[in-house]
Amino acid sequence: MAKGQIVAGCLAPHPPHLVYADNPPQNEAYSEGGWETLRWGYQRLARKLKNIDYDAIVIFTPHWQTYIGTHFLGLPEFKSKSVDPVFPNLFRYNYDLQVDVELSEAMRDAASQEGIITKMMTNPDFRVDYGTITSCHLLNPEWDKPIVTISSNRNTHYYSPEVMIEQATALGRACAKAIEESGKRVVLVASHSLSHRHFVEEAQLPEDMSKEHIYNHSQYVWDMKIVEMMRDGKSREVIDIMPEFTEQTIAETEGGGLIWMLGAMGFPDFPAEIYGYQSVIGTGNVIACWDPNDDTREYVL
Ligand code: 2X7
Ligand code: FE2
Repeated sequence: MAKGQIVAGCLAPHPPHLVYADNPPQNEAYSEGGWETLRWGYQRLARKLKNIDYDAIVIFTPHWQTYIGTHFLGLPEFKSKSVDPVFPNLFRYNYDLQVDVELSEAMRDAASQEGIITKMMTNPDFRVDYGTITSCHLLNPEWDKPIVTISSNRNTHYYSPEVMIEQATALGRACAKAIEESGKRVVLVASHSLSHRHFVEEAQLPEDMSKEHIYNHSQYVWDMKIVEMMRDGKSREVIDIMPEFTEQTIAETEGGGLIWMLGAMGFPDFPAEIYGYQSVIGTGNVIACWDPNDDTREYVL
């Protein structure tokens, strides 16, 4: 059997506003559009993924927060309605998704061997979080690949950002080992924004783009620093600077997704492809992809 491999790693922010703006049939709310810079960027990355041969998407989300260990989806199908608790006016999404349980269990076993506390989610009534649904919908609107969701253990808050770096890196290493042994070709997804200060009042029309802007200039400067490092292939340095970045911008990197993904990919030193940057209710969001294949890696933006 050929060795399995990670065929792409995506940083895929999940503001539910992006699904709302797309008006897919699964979502109950109706919009007049909005946030095109991000949505068009997502569409371009989704087209790229269509041209890659892969078996499953493995996604790490900060909106499935677990306090004892790291949890993995553990049933072949989850079907329900995902509602954003903060924006139920925008996001009430009917999903019916397939899980690669074999891969999920293999990653759980490998993580366990690394000394990480783990658990499989086998409650059929479990509601999959909106981070998973939003990023997966935008990367693969056809939902024609099985997924695995990995929860975010709250290391940053229980311990410190430095402990999160250690734990999420170990988890990434374990997942990479399991993927290699599985023989499967896998797309990894870190589902989150960058800077995360946001507005506290919603515009009367949420998609009114005349009201959308980054929260403040210092948040923007921080985000641009991180994006520049990604472009320059400095993924190890992005992780080194992350505790300060997370503290200064209350960044959603606190959940560990990007650390996990870059750790699984061995902290790549090739440039990330950048597909777009835009604010959503003041938060900073970049869509990026690490393509380990020298022949298909592009200079996108
Ligand atoms: O979860 C989110 C987010 N990360 C960014 C922006 C808006 C809403 O929800
Ligand atoms: Fe979020």
